[in-house]
Amino acid sequence: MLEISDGQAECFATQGYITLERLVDRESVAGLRVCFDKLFSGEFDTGVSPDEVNWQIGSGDESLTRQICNGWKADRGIAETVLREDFGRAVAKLGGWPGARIMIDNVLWKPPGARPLLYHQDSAYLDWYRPSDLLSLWIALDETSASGGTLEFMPGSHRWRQSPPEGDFHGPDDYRQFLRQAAEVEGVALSEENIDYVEVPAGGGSFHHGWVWHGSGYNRSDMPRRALVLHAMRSDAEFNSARLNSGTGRVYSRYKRLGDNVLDENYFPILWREDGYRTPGIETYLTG
Ligand SMILES: O=C(O)CCC(=O)C(=O)O
Repeated sequence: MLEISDGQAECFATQGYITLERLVDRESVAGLRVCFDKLFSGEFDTGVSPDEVNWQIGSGDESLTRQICNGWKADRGIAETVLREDFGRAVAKLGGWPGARIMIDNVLWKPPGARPLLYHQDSAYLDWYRPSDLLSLWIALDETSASGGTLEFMPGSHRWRQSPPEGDFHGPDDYRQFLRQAAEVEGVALSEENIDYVEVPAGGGSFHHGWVWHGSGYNRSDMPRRALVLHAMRSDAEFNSARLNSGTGRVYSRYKRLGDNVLDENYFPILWREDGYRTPGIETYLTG
C-alpha cells in the first residue's frame, strides 16, 4: 500500500513532481512486462482494443517510442495496476482533491536507440474536461538512467505560464526546444544542472503535476526503457462541452453521454474518493 507523507506532498507542491524508489513489487514488474509484450503484439485479452494504438510489432517505426493509450481496457494485468485504490488516494492527497479517477493510461516502451519525446505540459492538451487538473503516476519497468532516456523534469516549472501544445510529440529533432522557449519567457537561464532525471530501479517512478515541463531524451543505453503511466483527474471532473474537440478530447469525447457532461464511470472509473466511494464495476472487471 502506497502512503504519501506530508513531506512528500510539500516537495510535490514545490517542485511539481516527486520521485519514489518503489511503487510496485518485483512480481508486478515481471507481470506488467508480459502485458506489454502482448499489447504491442496486438493481443488484447478482454477483446476490447485500447483507445490509441500508436505502435505494433511488424508495422511500428523502430526508432520511435512505442505507445498505447488505455491498455487497461484490453488487458486486466495493466488494469490491476492503474486502477489501484491506493494510487488514487495518493494522487488525491498530492493534488488536494476530493478523489481521483483515471483519465487515461499510457503504455510506453523506448527501445535502445529510440528517439526522444518532446518536452511539454500535459494539461495543455486537456481542456476537454473541467476542472482540467491532471496528476500523473509514472512507473518504470526497467532500471532508468539519464543516458537511457528516462523521464526528466524542470523543477518548479508547474508555476510557469501555461503554453499551448506545439511541435511533434514523438521523435522531435530538438526535444527541449519548447522548454527553452518557456524558460526564456520566465527569465530562467536553462542549463543541464537545472534538469532532474528520474533515475530509479525497476518498480520505482514518479508523480508529476499536469503543468510541470517534462520530456525524455534518446535511449543511448542497451536496455529497453518501459514505463506504465496512470494519468488521473479529479473525481468531480466533467466534460467541458465547449472544448470537446480540443487536444486529446478528439479521442476521448467519444465517451460523452448525449444528455449531460458526466464522465461515465465505465470509461473513467473513480479509483478513490474521500467518502469511501470507488466505482463498484472495477472489482467485477478485475476478476473477469
Ligand atoms: O515516458 C516518457 O518519456 C514521457 C511520459 C510523459 O510524458 C508523461 O507521463 O506525461
